Amino acid sequence: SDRPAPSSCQKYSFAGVMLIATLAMAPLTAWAEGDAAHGRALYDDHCADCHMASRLGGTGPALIPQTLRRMYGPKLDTVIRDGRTATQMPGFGEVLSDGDITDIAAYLSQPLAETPAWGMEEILETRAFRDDYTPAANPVFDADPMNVTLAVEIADSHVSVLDGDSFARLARFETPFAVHGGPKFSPDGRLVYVVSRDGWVQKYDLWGLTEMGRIRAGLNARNIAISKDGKWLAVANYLPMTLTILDAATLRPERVIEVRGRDGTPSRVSAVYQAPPRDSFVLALKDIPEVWEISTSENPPHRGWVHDTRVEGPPEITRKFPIRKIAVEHILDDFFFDLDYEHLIGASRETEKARVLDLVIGQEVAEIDLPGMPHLGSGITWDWNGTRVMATPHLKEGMISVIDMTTWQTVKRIKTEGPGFFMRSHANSRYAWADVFFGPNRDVMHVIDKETLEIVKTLRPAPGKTVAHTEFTRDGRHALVSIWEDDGAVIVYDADSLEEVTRLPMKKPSGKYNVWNKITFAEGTSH
Ligand code: DHE
Repeated sequence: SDRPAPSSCQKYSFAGVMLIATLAMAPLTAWAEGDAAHGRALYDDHCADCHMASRLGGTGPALIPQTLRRMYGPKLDTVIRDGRTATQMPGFGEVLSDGDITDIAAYLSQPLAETPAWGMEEILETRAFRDDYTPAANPVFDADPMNVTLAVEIADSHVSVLDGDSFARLARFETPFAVHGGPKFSPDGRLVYVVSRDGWVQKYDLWGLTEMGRIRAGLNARNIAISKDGKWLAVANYLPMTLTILDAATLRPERVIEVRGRDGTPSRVSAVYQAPPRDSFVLALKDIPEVWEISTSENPPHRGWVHDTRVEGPPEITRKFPIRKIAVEHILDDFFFDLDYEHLIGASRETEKARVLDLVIGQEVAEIDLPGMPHLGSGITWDWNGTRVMATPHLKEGMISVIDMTTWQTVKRIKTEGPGFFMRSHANSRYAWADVFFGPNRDVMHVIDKETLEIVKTLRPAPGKTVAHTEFTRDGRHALVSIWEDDGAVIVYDADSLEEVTRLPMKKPSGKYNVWNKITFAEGTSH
């Protein structure tokens, strides 16, 4: 196995235990009725061995609303009753009555009575790392290492490592349960970091095709970012309300920043992004009208930046990672950045508008009319008609908004066959790809001409099956699209003729990530 030796923290281990591999479910309200107190007693008897009495996860994933309500699929009571094939989750239908199962589901739908401490010590305890392992000096494969493309397969928690030229599978490694968001590559593209919704961060040597280790940086995490120099990883957490900074080399925790607004209100961190030209992390905050920037520079700025007063030690420690707290009018989550990271576009769920924040001056400078819950995180930009435009799908409306980034006016709303999730393009391609993710037409992928802003082709490669998320190869000649099903596939298209080249069987492939496109922050990809 290419996994590191288990440590004493095996109880939270990555062990290949895919317990409740798809503890996916309908919205909480659908299963919240029931006697939660009775459910708790049953939970302690039947579930706590694997998921822990704390519900924070052991060999099985965490069973807390923060995690459960973000996952879709079969209802929780169905999973408890029938179990999950291809996982270690057994069915309890023979042992428990339907009423018992409803009671357990009711208990699991309740938030934890107290937020458990998850600071430096607790995080460090979970660290399982091959300290004696040196990343490979050269790739152990012949493929172009800069064109390697990862496909995250969420049905059985694996990542396929693909040769971006031949599409051969170089490796397939196991990940923690429920990976979400894009894996982040080291600036040289040799290492990759993956994060799961349960807060596990995994480090993998792409040239050596070997896992280096894991650590649980949060109890419920959103995503990760890597600093410009590749030294630091930032993990955005919902539970607890912190940003964890890890040393990327060793995965040891370096700092746990408690997130509180200027008036003391605690906040979840919706997401963290790297802003390369600014040498900083930018944080989207779920509960307070502030945007935070955390400097990762060796010579951090001073004026207007504050230090985490809980950190003690010499100045080289206390002055590290200064924070700039920018007040905004409304809570903004889900960010998009222009290519030089001067402007941040944030969605305000209260107003159905997006706000444009100038990061240099630290002020909001414009408002964009964006109803229908835009998914700015997967927006992309390109040059059009002598200006630069950005395009974003909407989670609640079947349209793509195209916005002029000079005037911040909408230049076109492209009608699609349903609400979409992801968009992608490439500088060498004349097309932008946009999926339909919700509704009866979620088997559709639209191809949009970036010049005419018209849909030129609507692909339906697997009728009735969800088709989503596109990634390009390094040269932009091929587009990889997911058939987002347990027994799904990645379809490789010729990005020019739009003809299918090959189909690679995969277990619910979600995102794909090309090393070169990611480390160069290429136009057309997510950041
Ligand atoms: Fe995601 C990226 C937020 C639900 C699959 N998603 C992101 C990012 C954010 C985000 C902020 C960018 C982070 C990054 O890549 O570093 N996602 C949210 C939500 O707020 C939302 C709507 C609900 C939630 O609370 O989580 C949500 N996301 C989902 C899903 O249900 C998806 C479809 C399935 C899943 O795996 O959970 C999903 N999100 C993804 C993927 C990416 C992503 C595959 C990376 C896309 C990329 O190309 O970079």
